[in-house]
Amino acid sequence: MAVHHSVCALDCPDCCSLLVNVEDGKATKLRGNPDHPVTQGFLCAKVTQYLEREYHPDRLLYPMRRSGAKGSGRFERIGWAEALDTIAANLTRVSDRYGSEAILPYSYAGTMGYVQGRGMDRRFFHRLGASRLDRTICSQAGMVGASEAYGGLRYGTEPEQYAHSKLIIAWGANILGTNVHLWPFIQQARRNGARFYVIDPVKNRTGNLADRFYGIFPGSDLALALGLMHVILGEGLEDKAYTDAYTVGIEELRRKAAEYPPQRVEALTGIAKEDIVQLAREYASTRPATIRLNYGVQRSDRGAAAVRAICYLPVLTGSWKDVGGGMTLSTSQAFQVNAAALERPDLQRKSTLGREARLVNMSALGSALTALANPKVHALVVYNSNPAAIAPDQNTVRQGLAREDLFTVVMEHFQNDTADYADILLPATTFLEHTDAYLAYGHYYLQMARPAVAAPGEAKSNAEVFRLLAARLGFDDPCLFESDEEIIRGLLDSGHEFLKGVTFERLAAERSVRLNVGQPFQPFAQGGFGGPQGKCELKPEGLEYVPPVESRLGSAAGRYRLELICSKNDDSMNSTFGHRDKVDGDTSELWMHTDDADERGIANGDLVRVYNDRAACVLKASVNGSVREGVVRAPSVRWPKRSPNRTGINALVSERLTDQGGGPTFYSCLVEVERCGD
Ligand SMILES: Nc1nc2c(c(=O)[nH]1)N[C@H]1C(S)=C(S)[C@@H](COP(=O)(O)OP(=O)(O)OC[C@H]3O[C@@H](n4cnc5c(=O)[nH]c(N)nc54)[C@H](O)[C@@H]3O)O[C@H]1N2
Ligand SMILES: Nc1nc2c(c(=O)[nH]1)N[C@H]1C(S)=C(S)[C@@H](COP(=O)(O)OP(=O)(O)OC[C@H]3O[C@@H](n4cnc5c(=O)[nH]c(N)nc54)[C@H](O)[C@@H]3O)O[C@H]1N2
Ligand code: SF4
Ligand SMILES: [Mo]
Repeated sequence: MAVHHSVCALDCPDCCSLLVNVEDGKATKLRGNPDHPVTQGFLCAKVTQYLEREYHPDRLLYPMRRSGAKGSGRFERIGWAEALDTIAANLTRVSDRYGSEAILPYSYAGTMGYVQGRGMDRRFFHRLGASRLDRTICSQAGMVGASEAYGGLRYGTEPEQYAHSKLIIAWGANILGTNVHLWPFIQQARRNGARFYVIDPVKNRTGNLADRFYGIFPGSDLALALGLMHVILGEGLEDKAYTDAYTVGIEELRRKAAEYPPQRVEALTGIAKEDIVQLAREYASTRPATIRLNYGVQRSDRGAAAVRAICYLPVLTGSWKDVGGGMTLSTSQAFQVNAAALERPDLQRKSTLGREARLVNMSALGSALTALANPKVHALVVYNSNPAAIAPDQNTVRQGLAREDLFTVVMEHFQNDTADYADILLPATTFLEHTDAYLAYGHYYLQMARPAVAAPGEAKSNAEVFRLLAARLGFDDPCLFESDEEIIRGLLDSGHEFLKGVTFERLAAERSVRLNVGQPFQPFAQGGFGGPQGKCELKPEGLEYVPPVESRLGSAAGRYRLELICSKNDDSMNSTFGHRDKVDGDTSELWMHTDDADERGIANGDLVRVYNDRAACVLKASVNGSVREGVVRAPSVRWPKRSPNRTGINALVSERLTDQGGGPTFYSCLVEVERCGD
């Protein structure tokens, strides 16, 4: 038996270092690397069982072409030569007839690897002159908010430092479910007397373990942040030495915060005014105090503004000075690779229409496929994503995917809902089968992995498919034929201080290398923000609380009275494990408050119809005391094709976008619920 090193490629902040037992060419066991400072020898439940997925009898093994009606999911096996020729011929046809912008790539973070996730694919589509995809679906609103707060420097407190905190606030962050490797550091801090608070409309596993739980109205976080500032600035609890030295604009911010006294904020957030005052005082006076802000907060109309306001809090209290202070949204920006060398945007100067290729927002895929014109999208290439399940306004997305005049290629591991719509379906490799380098968004270690096992059947990596297609299309740019290793060497060569001395050889030998950010990493201990003179510009503009359109206080309030939160299921990864019965069971639930269930004659375990003007889904009521009244939660994302009426939760979600960044508003959606007839 050999023990092979690998890296979990799933879209998770933890980016775990894995050890894989390999016997006779077959992986037999996966475990967390005990020597990795963040993985610390354990994995989450979903990936502990990844080999079930790796060797599942339903893995796609051969290229296939559609043999039934569009969307029927009926396919017949073909060879790679025929598959590649068909794709090349169709991309050429679409480009010649409608212009190259009629081709749209669609991908997200099925793998977090640079090579298979944003390397050869980007080069290929740039060279083709295809429409560019604006990859907004997850974090864009929050990134804009954090960038504005810190002058473009979106650094975060590393997990290791949480062990030193005395107060940790999980703000829209389901740590046990989506960032479990932060938990041991929080436990360590708690053993040393730290308190752990949670601000969330849903009391999930993380909320259940909190010392205090603040059940906030969905989408009202901006109001709470302003309310906390009201108390901090009103009572002079800010760190004056820090704010004098490293901020500008505090007086304007003070005036803005003055408009949000606790009483008003109680009405907007549902959190009692005494609790707001106490939280503000405690946060400002405890050192070190840190905030784990995750992406739950920004999947709502005012998501960017809320994140910006929350980012101001550790600046006002000077918490960035402390080891174990500050806040974390993401650590990814510190991975300062050579993006131009990786993605080669220079290849795409003009589309065949003679202009810079347009940008298409992935969060509005339904509109892109059904309404976008000049030119209409006539070819879609999907990889690392399952839009038929995960994109908002699912029925419009599916109407688009069902178009007979849309040529669709899907590269996948499994025949999920999106794959059902493919004209050509290609078998992809998993992270255990290809080479890649990985950034993290929850720590500061860059990692690399080589294949632990051979690809099954005829599966090929994304990079390999795009190399082959480039050759078929007669492209001769050398960068379209670089090996995975050459791509990694190129991206490491950025000249940035964080990557100095981080070479391919070192990564190959050490597998996980800490970025040169210092240890502990304290980006803003002495200013160092991206504003003028390294200051943080506190800007009150745009920090006006407006309720989400689809909320109890919003303009669409009325007929549909329940606020749906379709947040992430603990034991899955978006739709990636949707083939598992256990995951299907977990994601078929609708969590409800007793009062809301009683009012509608619904008992625990009843099948319920969840509906609004856009669609209806069938779920199973779980009346479990975990949501506040007026809120329902659907752990997500279930495969639509496994649902009773083949409709997934995102059919209920609108295409409405966030205030900035063009992000989706998954967690701001009004619905009504009724018991299904017997
Ligand atoms: N197990 C598991 N892990 C995952 C994923 C998964 O699907 N499953 N997905 C991965 C991905 S893609 C991402 S982006 C990360 C995201 O990780 P998180 O951001 O932690 O996950 P979410 O479930 O989106 O939201 C976090 C919390 O925000 C709460 N929330 C929702 N709306 C609001 C609100 O308006 N205000 C406040 N204060 N809280 C709110 C939710 O109830 C939830 O408890 O997780 C990654 N890890
Ligand atoms: N209702 C609701 N909807 C959501 C969310 C939510 O919380 N609630 N979360 C949103 C968020 S934050 C995100 S990030 C998106 C995520 O949406 P997606 O990025 O689409 O995530 P997954 O559903 O995990 O699908 C990833 C797919 O990539 C495939 N894949 C993995 N590795 C490879 C590879 O190397 N090659 C190829 N070709 N394929 C590969 C997997 O098999 C999987 O089917 O979903 C969004 N949608
Ligand atoms: S999904 Fe996250 S926690 Fe689980 S193994 Fe992968 S990186 Fe680690
Ligand atoms: Mo995400």
